[in-house]
Amino acid sequence: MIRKLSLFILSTLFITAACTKEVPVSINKQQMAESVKTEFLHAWNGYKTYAWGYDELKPVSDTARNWYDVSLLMTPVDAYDTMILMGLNDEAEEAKDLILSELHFDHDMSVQNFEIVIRMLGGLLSAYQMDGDERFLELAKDLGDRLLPVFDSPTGLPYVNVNLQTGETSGIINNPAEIGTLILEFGTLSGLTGDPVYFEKADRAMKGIYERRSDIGLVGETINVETGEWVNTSSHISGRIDSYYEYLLKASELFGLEDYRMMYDESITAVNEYLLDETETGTWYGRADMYSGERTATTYGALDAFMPGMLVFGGELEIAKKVQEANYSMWTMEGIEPEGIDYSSMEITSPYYLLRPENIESAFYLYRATGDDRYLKMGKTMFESIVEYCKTESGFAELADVRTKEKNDGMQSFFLAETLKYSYLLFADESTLDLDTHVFNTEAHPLTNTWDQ
Ligand code: DMJ
Repeated sequence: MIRKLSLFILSTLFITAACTKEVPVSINKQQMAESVKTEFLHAWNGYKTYAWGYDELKPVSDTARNWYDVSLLMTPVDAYDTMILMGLNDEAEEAKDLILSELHFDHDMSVQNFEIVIRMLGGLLSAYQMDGDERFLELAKDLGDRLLPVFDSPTGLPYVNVNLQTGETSGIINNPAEIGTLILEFGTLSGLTGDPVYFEKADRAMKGIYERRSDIGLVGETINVETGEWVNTSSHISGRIDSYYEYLLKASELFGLEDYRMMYDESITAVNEYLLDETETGTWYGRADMYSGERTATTYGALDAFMPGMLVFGGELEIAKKVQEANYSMWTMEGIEPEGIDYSSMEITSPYYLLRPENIESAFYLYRATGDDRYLKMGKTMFESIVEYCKTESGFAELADVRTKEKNDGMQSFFLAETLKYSYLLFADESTLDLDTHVFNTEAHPLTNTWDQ
């Protein structure tokens, strides 16, 4: 009884908190789009001044960092199509010059396949489709060829890492997100080069996960790619699984594949049956065992916040709206969202903020689908809190703790690829990016089916 009462008070407080954060005035979309562009330029100029040629800016120390021994120009490759969409032609030109003069992949260096695919391969393919310069496609093909050995496991499920020069692989425990978030990029590469091998490998991997779902239709968190056995049977929509669902749906759209739509529908039915959780604090997705369907945890977080956006895309608007309200309450509880919470108590379980895009991405899809100003207001609040708490002299910094707003010295490339792109597109004219002809990869690189028409 006491627990029920305190949960009621808690949820009332959250609803009130969310409501009091509302912006009472109507939003000038054009002005907001300009503000996003200005902040993008702030981040890009910081990269140019302190990190030119490196992977990422360190926005507190005004230094730079690379992911591996040699820079792969993560920030310019990830940011390029955002510049084009924002009409920042000079900046796009300088990023293009840097990429085409400096980037190559002939390095004796082991890289994480998933991250390189979604950021680099996705970025190069969208750059090619937007700009038309064949050299982007040549880079993408060279990269794709170097990544292919990752699929050479007994099951066809990819290893985690692959050496770009030797093809040596490592990491036998992988997860559905890293295995199933390859089909848009490899499929597009097949479409553009006419070589089916990329699509075939990614398709086999994707179906390898789907076919290993449990009898109740759920997948687990980690799997051994050599035996095909699940290692961790926790099922959820968070990191390690999230974009597997996203790519089932988006591949069906981009490539017109009916079997992918069927796999998505069946999977999402199970997810909604066993993971969706309507509680006093809102509508969330929790965790359950993939075999029994029994609830194992009530944790949710910044990564899970992509779900409403995907549900809109998949046609489930009503659930999407409810979950986005929960997303927004997570964002506003400390003025900016933490990485993880326990939604049964609304306690923070992971206090950091990595400049992640998912919550704003969902507001963007909901606004496009409904035209409801509520999502503009959400986006405005979220964007402005990033500027308020994360901005530094040279860029935007991750937060170590959303309660204290203490900063960390990192600015992930997805901040320019995704967070600022979705923020911009939320306010910009719809014609800036047509969702009927484009599908975003999970790093927000727009891809379009240009080879079939
Ligand atoms: C991005 O690299 C991608 O959106 C990925 O799917 C999840 N993590 C980050 C952003 O949070």
